[in-house]
Amino acid sequence: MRLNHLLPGRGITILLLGVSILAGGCTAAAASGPPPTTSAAAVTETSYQPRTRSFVVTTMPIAVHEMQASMDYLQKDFAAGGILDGKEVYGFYPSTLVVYQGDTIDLTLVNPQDDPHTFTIADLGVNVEMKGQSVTRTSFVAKTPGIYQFVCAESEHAPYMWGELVVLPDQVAH
Ligand SMILES: [Cu+2]
Repeated sequence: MRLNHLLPGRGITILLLGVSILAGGCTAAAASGPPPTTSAAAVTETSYQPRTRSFVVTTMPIAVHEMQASMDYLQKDFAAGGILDGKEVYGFYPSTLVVYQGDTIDLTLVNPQDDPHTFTIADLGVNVEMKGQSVTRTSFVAKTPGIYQFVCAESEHAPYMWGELVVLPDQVAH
């Protein structure tokens, strides 16, 4: 009602469009008619075309040994018994990657530091070595929806260096 008031004459058009979309959806569902066990695959084919999504992910120093010269409080942190004893804090930038199920993730991994890192997603079998001062590319397909943690597997950088890959179900894709 309020929409009609704001947009005189357009309410019916919008209503008809809605009915048309609903009718189309019903027709498509009736035509494909897959059994429940394969309906997810059918939806993938008909409602969303997976694409390649490219990301540049750069490793960033946050609290590392080299910073002690300019931030003297870090000397206490890195000293024996300090809260960063035996550790350094690095991050991935960006630290959250979002794709749809079925997408190919094309990653360019940039490591400007001289420390080596890895880009590791244990649940997906991804483990990319990032040598010091290097650029590495990799790609893989996000087959299953979920939230996957990626980490640097260097023990000196755990548990600080991590991020998340969010794989959305393709049913919600537009
Ligand atoms: Cu690392």
